Amino acid sequence: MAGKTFFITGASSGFGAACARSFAVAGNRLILAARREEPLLKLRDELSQNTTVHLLTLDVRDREAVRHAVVSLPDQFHEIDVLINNAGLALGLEPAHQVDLDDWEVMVDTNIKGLMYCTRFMLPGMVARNRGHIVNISSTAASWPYPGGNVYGGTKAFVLQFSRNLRADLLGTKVRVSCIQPGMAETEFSEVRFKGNSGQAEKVYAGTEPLTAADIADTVKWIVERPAHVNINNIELMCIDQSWGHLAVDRS
Ligand code: NDP
Ligand code: 8X3
Repeated sequence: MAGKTFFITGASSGFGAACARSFAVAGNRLILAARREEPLLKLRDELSQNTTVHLLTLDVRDREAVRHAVVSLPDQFHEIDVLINNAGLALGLEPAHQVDLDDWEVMVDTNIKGLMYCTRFMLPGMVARNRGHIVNISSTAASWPYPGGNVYGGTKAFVLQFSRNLRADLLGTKVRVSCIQPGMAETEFSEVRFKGNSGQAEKVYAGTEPLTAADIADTVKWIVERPAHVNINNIELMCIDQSWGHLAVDRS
């Protein structure tokens, strides 16, 4: 696995930071991107004894900033082997008729358009080299609807189908595309969803043993480490304390 260049979006916390830790071995080069600089600097301090790190304070919603970040990477980081499209968020859990439309737009701009920009700007190099791997982070919310999931689930359904369509486009190349659909995992995700209301966030995980960021990083690592002729299309995983419910019926 050593000797590869990884571009990880959303590396300042949660799954992205765990992936960075997991791939921080001698010989690898890590490009770590997120909006918040401070956690990125801390992560670089932690990892740079083991690996070579390049930080990008980047908002993936900014198309020109993504393009510029990719074309102006330092030489040793230029050839990206693995793009982990992880940056994303849910905002709110209100029903569609009460939701703040700005929240919907932020989710679309980040989870869909940000992922599109990163993919579009990094993919040509992978195709030209005839090697590379894009790992997209979707969600169980892509396949399994729940009240308040509205646009968040929609964005993650996009990620799932876009991943499959990418691989369809890439047939004939050795570029791999994989999609992961995690269920409930304890990270900053719920703090963000509930806009800093930590009491509400904690309730999501209360009484359960949720997935951890390290569980997702393990899954990414397993996917990336399959032999070059194996493409893992899609993996869905949940913690043992989560499963499906019955369909809802209104009897009022
Ligand atoms: P976190 O909130 O811990 O991490 C989200 C990361 O995304 C942060 O590093 C954040 O960095 C980054 N991010 C958000 N918006 C932007 C932006 N506009 N530009 C660049 N980076 C951005 O949550 P998770 O680690 O849990 O989430 C990672 C991914 O996994 C998301 O796509 C999420 O939807 C998905 N997911 C999460 C699940 C869960 O239960 N936790 C389950 C299934 C999927 P910063 O704020 O510094 O920009
Ligand atoms: C995060 C999992 O169930 O909150 O994607 O949508 S869930």
